Amino acid sequence: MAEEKVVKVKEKKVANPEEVTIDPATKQMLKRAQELGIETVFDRAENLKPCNIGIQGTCCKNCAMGPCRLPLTKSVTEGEDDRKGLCGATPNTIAARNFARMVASGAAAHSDHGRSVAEVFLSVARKETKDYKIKDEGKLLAIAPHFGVETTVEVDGKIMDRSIDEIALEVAEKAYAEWGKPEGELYYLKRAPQPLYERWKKLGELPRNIDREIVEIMHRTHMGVDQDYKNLIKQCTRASLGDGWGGSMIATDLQDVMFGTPSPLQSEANLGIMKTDQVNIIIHGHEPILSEMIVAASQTKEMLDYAKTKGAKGIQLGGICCTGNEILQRHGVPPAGNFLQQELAIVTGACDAMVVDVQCVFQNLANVAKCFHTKLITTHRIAKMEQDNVIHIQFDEHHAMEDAKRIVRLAIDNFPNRKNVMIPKHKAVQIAGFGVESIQYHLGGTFRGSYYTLNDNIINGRIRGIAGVVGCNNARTKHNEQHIVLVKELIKNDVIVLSTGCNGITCAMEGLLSPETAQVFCGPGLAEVCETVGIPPVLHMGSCVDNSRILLAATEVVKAGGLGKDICDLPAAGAAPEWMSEKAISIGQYFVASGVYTLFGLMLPVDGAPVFQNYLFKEVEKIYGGKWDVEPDPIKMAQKMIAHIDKKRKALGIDKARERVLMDMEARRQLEA
Ligand code: BF8
Repeated sequence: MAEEKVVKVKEKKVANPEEVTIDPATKQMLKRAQELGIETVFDRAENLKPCNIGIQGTCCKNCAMGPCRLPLTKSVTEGEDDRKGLCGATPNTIAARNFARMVASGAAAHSDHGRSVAEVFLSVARKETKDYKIKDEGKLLAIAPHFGVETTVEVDGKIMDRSIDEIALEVAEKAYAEWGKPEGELYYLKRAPQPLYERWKKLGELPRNIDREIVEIMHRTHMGVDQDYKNLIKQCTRASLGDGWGGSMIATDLQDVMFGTPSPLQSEANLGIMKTDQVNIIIHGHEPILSEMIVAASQTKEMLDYAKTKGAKGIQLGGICCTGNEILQRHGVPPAGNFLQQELAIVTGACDAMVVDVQCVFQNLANVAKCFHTKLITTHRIAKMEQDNVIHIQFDEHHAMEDAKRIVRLAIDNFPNRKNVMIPKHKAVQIAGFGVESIQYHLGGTFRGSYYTLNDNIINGRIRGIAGVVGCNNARTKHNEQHIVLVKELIKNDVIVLSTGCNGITCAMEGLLSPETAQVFCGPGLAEVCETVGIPPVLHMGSCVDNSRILLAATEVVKAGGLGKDICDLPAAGAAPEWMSEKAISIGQYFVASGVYTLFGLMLPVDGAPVFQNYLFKEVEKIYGGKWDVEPDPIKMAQKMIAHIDKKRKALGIDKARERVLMDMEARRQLEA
């Protein structure tokens, strides 16, 4: 008889809820998941460690002679670096190719989202759909000239307004063509400060169309093509500008035209927004084409009456990730959580349906949903799941309301099937809905330019500078901690924070998006400004495609005068302290190429190629005025950002306007008291 083989099953570790997050609702739900034997991302992070070579950026798997792995070892750093792949590719080439492919993927994700929005807008302009409309004609008129579309016409020597329908159709056609036009350059590049546009032009880095630059990265990084890391970064700039000043910016603008331009509103955030006595629908993903229609459907009398027949008092929507930010900004729908909380929304047992479209959606949601009554519904033709408990309802703009009602009805029908419910109490009040226009309204003026008050307060030193803090959560670091420590450190030092993406949700959960926060956490100058104009010290500007709003806000600051001629002159810096997505790399590259000192937390997969790393962290500043950096410690990250802001203040000659010292521990303690 054959000997019986004993297969030892390695016992799986579980995460310690107290150690992996700072958020009490997340801790509570993680403990519940573990008690119920349900695995989440936090547990998986304990059992699967990142690849030590991949993390350095020096593993090349672009052909079948490899993967060629070129780790940076002690002997390499001490001796001559003669590492090569089979084809001879150096660590610099390999790391730059991998970096470029991340830019391509990130730019593709944002821009494909933008394309979907442009397609729906084209349907609206052609009157092929009745479910979507033009909601903000003012925004349409504001963006039309940037596409070279006239808003007036001369008839018999008189200047007449063109019809909205005519303008919409021309804007829609021109916008849609930006993805594949055969010649020229992207229209929106000229919205940048002129010196910046001229810089890109001189460098030969103006993107020709959105798709082409992404495709060209894939070509250049194919085996045996571009073997010069500097040349690869030039292409990264083209593709990423095609994202930030192209696909993302068009997405933001056309969404505003169709769904309304956000303005400040009150809402809440965290898992505590879910209700025991209402149908809870969690909307997760990125494209507001879906979420807008679900918001509309859930407010109809038909659906509300139907919910009552099933014993529910109403319908509570909640967002996760950036589609959550979109409906927060425009309708005040509260986010139920950020990226790392998606599984936990189901663990409440109160999620009657989770509706997802594209990007940042865990495949494990289906496994968690199996343990509860939750209906998990995919809606996008490019994003399906293999698990058999997932329902696919393909969303189509031509019958969007019908699809949305079908989804809402499914959730209502599921309400009576709840069994074991535990909704955390934790939630915080927030003011969200900021944008270029609302900052102008709150901090503007007509005397010397639209952003005059903001600029004046920067020049007089009450506001030390501007920080864009954006991006994801990452299970490789304590959930939310880097975001919150960084943002608190910045506002303590009078740096106003513009936020998007999961950083916005995180700040909201921590109560940093309320005007009252200013007196508790801000330095005296920023606190005074916030109190005077009634804004929080952290302004939530929306989803990740809405980073384009930060680019345009920076451009408005330049235009208002007194702070230099280009974005790179501003006392400003950017950060993504808990980044994880390839989209973040594209965002980082377009901020760097737009002149911003941009810091990422955790790591950047370039350590294995020190020459290439040095190029990104130092050399590119001479080219673009901005550069990359990595800093895992959030206090040090804040200090680096503040030091950069102070350097720019000095160059502008406005350093004397404020005391240039970082707040010491004693000053901080006094603020916290
Ligand atoms: O696009 S911040 S985890 S949700 S990638 Fe994803 Fe990152 Fe959140 Fe929005 Ni952006």
